[in-house]
Amino acid sequence: MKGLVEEFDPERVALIREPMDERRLAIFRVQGMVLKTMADILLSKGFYWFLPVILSRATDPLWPDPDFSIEKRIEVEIYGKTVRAMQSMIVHKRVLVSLGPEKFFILSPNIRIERSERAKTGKHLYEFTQLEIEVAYAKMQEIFKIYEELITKSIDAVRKTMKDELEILKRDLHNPEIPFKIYKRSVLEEKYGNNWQEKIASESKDPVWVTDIPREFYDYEDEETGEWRNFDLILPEGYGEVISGAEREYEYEKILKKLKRDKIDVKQYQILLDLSRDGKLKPSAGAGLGVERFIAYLVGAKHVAEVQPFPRIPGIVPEI
Ligand code: ASN
Repeated sequence: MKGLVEEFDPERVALIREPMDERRLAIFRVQGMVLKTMADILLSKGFYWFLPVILSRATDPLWPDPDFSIEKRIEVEIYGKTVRAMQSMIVHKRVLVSLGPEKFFILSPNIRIERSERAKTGKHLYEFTQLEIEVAYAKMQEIFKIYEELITKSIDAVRKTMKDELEILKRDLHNPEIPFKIYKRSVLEEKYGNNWQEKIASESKDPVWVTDIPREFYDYEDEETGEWRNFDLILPEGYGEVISGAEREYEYEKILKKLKRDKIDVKQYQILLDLSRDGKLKPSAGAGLGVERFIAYLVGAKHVAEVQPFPRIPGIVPEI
């Protein structure tokens, strides 16, 4: 992917009074096939499909996080209350999995005002969509399996039924081997230093799981070993992180302690504290897949914004 980003022209992909070209039309046909494949698989496994919320008093703090680069959080007043643009539906997922069905998915738009410098990474957008999943009482391995199936079956469907599109896109896709390899973050850090994500993303041929990443309070941290039961999935060819997920914290004392440790406004997460204090917050595991990044990888996009009809590139606010 490196090098390609420099060739990328945001003006060309933004629909500025010119018809969309063949390549972009092919990208959106691939996207349709992938979303259909993934939704069909999840529905056939008994998952509920919920629609997203976008404005909420509670959203993901996105902090602390090694990948943090948010320059502004969108907050507005409505009906006398402050609501925030959704950064991720993690709080809603935890409430829903505890009080609603025990497995579900949501195609959830997120707004994350990334710093303008991130325009050039080719991977960042200030609006994007996650395919969010949450499963009560699940462990990380079950979530790995679900996404491995979603990814490999989507690739298979595109390879088998979208030969014309792959030709237009000049994309030679291969079926990755499952299960994907699993690495511990500390091992990669020792080998590659702080840049481990980029190194592993450019060196591997297939997607790889990376576990044990210190970050937000809601991911489960084993207090005895210090291990975080969370993970990212890193795509090859430089496309990078496409899934983040974890087993979740569900105990009142631990959640409160971590919120205080991270200096986070406890009020926004009161519902999680109340449910956990009353023993109603179920243990669960889940994750979110960045839809545009996954499609960008499948189609060999130069920049993830090619996968949006109305690109949302950090630092660039288009006419529409
Ligand atoms: N979707 C992620 C998860 O389920 C959270 C995030 O996007 N920060 O863990």
